[in-house]
Amino acid sequence: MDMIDLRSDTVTVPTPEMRLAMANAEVGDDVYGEDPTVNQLQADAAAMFGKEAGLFVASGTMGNLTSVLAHCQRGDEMILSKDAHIFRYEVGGAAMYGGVQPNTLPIDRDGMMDLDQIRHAIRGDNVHYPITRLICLENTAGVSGAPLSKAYTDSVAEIAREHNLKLHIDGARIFNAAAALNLDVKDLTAGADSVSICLSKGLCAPVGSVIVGSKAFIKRAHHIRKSFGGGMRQAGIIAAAGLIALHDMSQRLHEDHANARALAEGLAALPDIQIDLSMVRTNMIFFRVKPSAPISAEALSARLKDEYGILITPYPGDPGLLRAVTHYWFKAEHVTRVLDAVRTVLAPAYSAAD
Ligand code: TLP
Repeated sequence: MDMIDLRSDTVTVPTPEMRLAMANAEVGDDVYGEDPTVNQLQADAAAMFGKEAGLFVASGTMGNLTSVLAHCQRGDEMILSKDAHIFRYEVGGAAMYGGVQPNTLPIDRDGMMDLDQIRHAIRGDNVHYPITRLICLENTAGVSGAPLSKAYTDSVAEIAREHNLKLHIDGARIFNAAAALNLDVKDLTAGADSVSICLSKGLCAPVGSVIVGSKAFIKRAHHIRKSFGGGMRQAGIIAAAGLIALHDMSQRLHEDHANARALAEGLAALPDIQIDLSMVRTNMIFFRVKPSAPISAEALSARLKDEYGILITPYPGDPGLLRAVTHYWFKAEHVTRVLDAVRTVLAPAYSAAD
């Protein structure tokens, strides 16, 4: 039984083109700055995002941590959403390694912190207060897949500028946001001082992220990356896949969004499923099993896996909430297979009569 894995877009394996490019990659010692493939990836990412420079890092977590530490001093404060990946799922690294205190705000259903709440969260000049240094956004918002608009991003950038703060975007899925909004990533992130871009989620590269920003920011980030053991020597082997991710895979994400929509609409037609279709904006679908259904969300997840080889798991922190994430290896023809399986598990008698 070939598996259908919808747990995350992080599960994507490299494409045959990527494996070929990796096998043939020109490499050198990146700690000497001599890996041509890494250098090209960094330069291309910077150019695509309209920033001065880029830095290849091992993961999205390393990209965010390195960026936060490059912007902040110990004891500084950063403003971010209480649902931000940086706050919820990155081991408190900014506090652990950088002594950076998070000041968290709620987000609305579109993934946005309220602009006035951001303004009010910025500390004044008072001996009791830490220094606010940074605002972090996440696009798309990981808890919903909602893309943040350019207008919103620009407004937050304006607040940051007015208060002499930096703006970092956790752009793990920034290309999904750009595809959904039909925008160039350069325009969408123009107001940001730094962006962390994941190559190994929907873009299919096996490993890696790139951070982009000013030359001064990247110089500092480079130093910090080295302290984390992130000087990766002949990293061109993986950067070669990253180049395909950046240039080619970033251009096809609307297919994943269309598959997510088709799957979500099919789920919405099932009487036991609770789903808000207006929230399906990119490649993420969140849904619940109604309390009146014959089985729970956890049981549905377990049976889909055991009986149909379909992996859809509860989202961390909310066992009743299931998340399905579409990606390159989830094809349009898989939609029916998943819907048939969910229907059969939830209502066998009903489905047999179909
Ligand atoms: N997110 C993973 C899990 O860690 C939850 C996923 O399956 O969605 N920023 C955002 C918005 C992310 O969603 C993730 C990964 C990261 C950063 C971290 O990336 P990695 O896993 O490469 O460190």
